Amino acid sequence: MAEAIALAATHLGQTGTNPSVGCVIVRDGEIVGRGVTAKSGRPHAEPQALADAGELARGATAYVTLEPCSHFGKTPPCADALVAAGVSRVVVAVTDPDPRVSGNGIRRLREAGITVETGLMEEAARRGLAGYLIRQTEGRAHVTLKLAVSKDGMLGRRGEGQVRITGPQSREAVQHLRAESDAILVGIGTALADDPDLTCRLPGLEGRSPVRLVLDRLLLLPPGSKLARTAHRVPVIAVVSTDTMVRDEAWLARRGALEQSGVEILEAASLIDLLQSLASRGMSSLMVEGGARVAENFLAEGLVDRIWLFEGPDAIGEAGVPSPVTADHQPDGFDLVSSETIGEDRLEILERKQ
Ligand code: AOF
Ligand code: ZN
Repeated sequence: MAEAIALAATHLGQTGTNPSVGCVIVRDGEIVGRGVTAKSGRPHAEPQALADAGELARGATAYVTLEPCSHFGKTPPCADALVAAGVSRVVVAVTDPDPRVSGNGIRRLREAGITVETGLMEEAARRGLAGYLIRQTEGRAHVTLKLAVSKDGMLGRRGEGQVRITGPQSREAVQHLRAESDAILVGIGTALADDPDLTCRLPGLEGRSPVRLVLDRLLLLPPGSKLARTAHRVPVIAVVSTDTMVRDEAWLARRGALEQSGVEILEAASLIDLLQSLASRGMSSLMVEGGARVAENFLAEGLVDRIWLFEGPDAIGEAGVPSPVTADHQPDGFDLVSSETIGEDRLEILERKQ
């Protein structure tokens, strides 16, 4: 199952609305077939692992991170493919909340005489499926809050643009996290101060940039900003609040100019409404990158599922902008799930308690 989970991780963020699932076929203690949900979502993992195993699948055990599907969707049911291949045992990590599947896949396998076990390495498998599971069960996108804090718990220095807090290895890890996310969000303050482009620039990840969102009720994003200038290449959405009162002529003119550059304007009544809109467009995972106010708002509304907290080696001191989360001040309701050294920095990952 660990191998199946590792396989699933290789396509995380690249399978569209479909979860990235891993499948491994084992015979006499040896792996004879491997499959992962194809980029764009189909074919599913199981038929690929079965094809890889060929005749060796007969009498073998299949390890799958998600319950095999039982519905005729864009491809035939994976449960049927496992039955037809003569697999004798299927081990599933997580049952599928998709109402078309939800227990039916397992039932179908059992009815065909296959031994089915569930729950093996469930926690680890759930981590990779987190976006998909939240979208299916709560109808909203999953939120990862990424924070980079100085030794003294600051996010940056007031009035200054981007301040280097973490080293190159941490920044590389952030690029990978972006590549796994469907969308990325900053507040207009960060967009104006840093003029970020929020894309993935690492070799091999260039085509995997998430949709870029700016919380910008007054539409202050300049059409000349990096975000607006690149909106035709990687989508940019300016999020305005439904109750924005200031819709004067100047506001309408700014909206027109942004739309001209290819920026989409999206109305949302609240943060949860925004997360639901993302989910209804098939986006399962949102990475929130700053700044402090935006992070505080997501935390205050209980909409953060996971926190990636990077801590750099230097202090910022005077005029620092305090982070709502630091190594010494972790919010209630979260568990620390890992803590590692990355170059000169520390990365702590916290997850919302189940
Ligand atoms: C599997 N193996 O590798 C994946 C599964 O649109 P469709 O027809 O591809 O169906 C999408 C659903 O298939 C999705 O909601 C989830 O229930 C399941 N994904 N199932 O057996 C896989 N990716
Ligand atoms: Zn399937």
